[in-house]
Amino acid sequence: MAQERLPTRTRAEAAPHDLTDAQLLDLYTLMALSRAIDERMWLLQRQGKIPFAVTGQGHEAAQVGSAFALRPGEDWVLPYYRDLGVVLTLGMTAREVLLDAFARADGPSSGGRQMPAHYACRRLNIVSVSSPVATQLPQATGVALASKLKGERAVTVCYFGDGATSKGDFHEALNFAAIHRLPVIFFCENNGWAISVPVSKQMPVAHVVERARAYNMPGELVDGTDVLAVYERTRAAVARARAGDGPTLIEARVYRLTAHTSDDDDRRYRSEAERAEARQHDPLPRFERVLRARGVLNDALLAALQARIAREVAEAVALAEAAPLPAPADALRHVYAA
Ligand SMILES: Cc1ncc(C[n+]2csc(CCOP(=O)(O)OP(=O)(O)O)c2C)c(N)n1
Repeated sequence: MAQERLPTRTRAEAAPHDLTDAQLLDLYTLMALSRAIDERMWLLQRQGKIPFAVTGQGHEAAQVGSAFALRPGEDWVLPYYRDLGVVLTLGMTAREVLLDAFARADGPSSGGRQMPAHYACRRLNIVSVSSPVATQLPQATGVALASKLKGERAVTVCYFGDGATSKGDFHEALNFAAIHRLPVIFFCENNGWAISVPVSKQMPVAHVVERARAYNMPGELVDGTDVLAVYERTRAAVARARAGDGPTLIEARVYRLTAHTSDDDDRRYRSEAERAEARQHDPLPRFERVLRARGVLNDALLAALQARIAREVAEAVALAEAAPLPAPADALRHVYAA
């Protein structure tokens, strides 16, 4: 029986059935930590303490499972605003995430300049989130081209939603990456909605991966609520990219459990029946059942993990809230040449 522990953020390159109990618990704990921070950020936004919250609830298995297959600090990651689980898995801490949410001077993403959820971290090769939807895709292709030209073994992973695939950027990025066989993975978190626009109004095909054929690259459709399945598909795509075999498009089917952001009210465009159906696809209880069946998790261990996560989040909130704001004069730094 494994001991109570928060994730050590070990990384894995082994097949899912060769993951150790500790690595399986890391996966679960990262998903649970992401959920706990996410829930707290919604409360902080409603209390008027932070300006904005973007949810990753429902996406945790896709985010944690994919990022777990990467080498943090060596591989390059271009997340989008929903990717709390990605950045935590790569090694950002609860404290760093909260410093950003409170727009504090020590926030690693931008020192309080960007909106919350615009993640960036130099030490982890996390490239700053771009607000305009899909702009990160051609950026990722460019990063992968640079790695290839420099002869590095780094893989670039770019995350985006289904709505982003309607933008020209998506097609240009995949086309160029495929022609030049770049070491890049395009990872779509398809939750069926772009704010209030359903996927049926965005594309005339059933699955985003159908578009991979047009660019002569593998397209992998995966159940994004199954963390081990996501890990395995991403691991295979990473191996292909590292071996020089070019890009892969992965589509993880997920369910958005809440509104688009704290500025949205999804009751205006989703029926209660659909919202209830989404909650049936929560990846956390699903993985919990798997781990209990394997004897990796039990009531006592779960309670201990939850208590430690609650403490970690509470400490991060307290620290971030008390941390200094940026100096007003700093607002113009990096805007005009000094
Ligand atoms: C170019 C551009 N158009 C519109 C927006 C406003 N916007 C922000 S998020 C979003 C929806 C994106 O949906 P999707 O890519 O499916 O990702 P999801 O939020 O569902 O995870 C839109 C339209 C924007 N940020 N950029």
